[in-house]
Amino acid sequence: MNDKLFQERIDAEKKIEPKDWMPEDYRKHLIRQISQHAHSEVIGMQPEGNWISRAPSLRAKMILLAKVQDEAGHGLYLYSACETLGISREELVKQLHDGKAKYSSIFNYPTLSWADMGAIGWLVDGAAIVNQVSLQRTSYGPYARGMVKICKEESFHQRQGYEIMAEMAKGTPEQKAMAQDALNRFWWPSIMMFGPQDSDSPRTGNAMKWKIKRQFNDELRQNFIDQTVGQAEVIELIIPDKDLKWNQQREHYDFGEMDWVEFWSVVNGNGPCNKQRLDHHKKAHDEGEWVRNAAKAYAKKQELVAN
Ligand code: BYC
Repeated sequence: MNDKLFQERIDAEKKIEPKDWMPEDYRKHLIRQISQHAHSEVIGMQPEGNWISRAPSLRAKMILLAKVQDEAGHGLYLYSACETLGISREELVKQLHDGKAKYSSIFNYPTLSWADMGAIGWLVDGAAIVNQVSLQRTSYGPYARGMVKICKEESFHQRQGYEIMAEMAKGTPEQKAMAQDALNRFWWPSIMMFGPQDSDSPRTGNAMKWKIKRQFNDELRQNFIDQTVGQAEVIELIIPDKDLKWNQQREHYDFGEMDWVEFWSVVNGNGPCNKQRLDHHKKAHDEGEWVRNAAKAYAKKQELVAN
């Protein structure tokens, strides 16, 4: 196998599996993207975990608990998919702690009210689905199969978030104001989840050539905006973008300019909660060392018994 034959396999829509030959740059690109995705799922547990003990009802608490557990599961699928590329979980976590691996910018914003649980489910999981539906067709088999499972759960997450927003939007004036405030704070960071504009996205060229990404960042961002505007109208909340307008000619919504300075600042580690999120992860990782040691010792004992 060589680069040319590999590309022919990709162009023929054949999946690449762990033991198949692959160019070193393809392997590295996947490790980077899948691990960043896994870290996003796991770090993403923090802003919502913040509200489990303050959920307004037992039903709301149970749903939020289940959702946060789902995110941990998504992280595990993705770390496992990444490990098939010949890198260990320890090394992946080390890259996160050393600041070499990123995670989604969205999780560096604080969750200030219960309505933020609605905004995250509706917008953040909504954006994640738009991105991940296209990743179900990614060229690397384990990543594609992981995405199929993850997308099913994200759909439930999106609906639970939208339900919270809809309930609050038709509640008391104070509740409606909380829902609007959450939308105001989470709208632009959610739009930023899709990454830089295509003209400023160094990874897109190879990602598209190797069919790791199946759609461009801007295309996905537009899809998300197009599908979300109507949902906001139904629950009578206002999207905080004065330039948002249906363009009959394009058959898409036009929208305002994102704050790219803020975007890169958050991506590069200087967002409102970057330090807090990483410190918390490091602390939890250190405190969990005895669990990992116990699991390893148990696995070793089982191996000795088997032999
Ligand atoms: N945040 O050339 P580009 C979830 C980085 S979580 C941070 O366009 P690429 C959930 C990018 O990594 C779902 N970093 O890169 C969990 C690259 O940095 P490096 C998260 C960003 O990779 C809990 C550089 O900027 N989803 O579902 O082609 C609760 C240049 O960018 C961001 C995924 O991770 C950003 N927003 O495209 C609720 C999906 N944007 O590596 C929900 C998988 C860009 O060169 N990932 N960067 O140092 C992807 O699809 C792609 O990685 C991205 C970026 C679209 C994010």
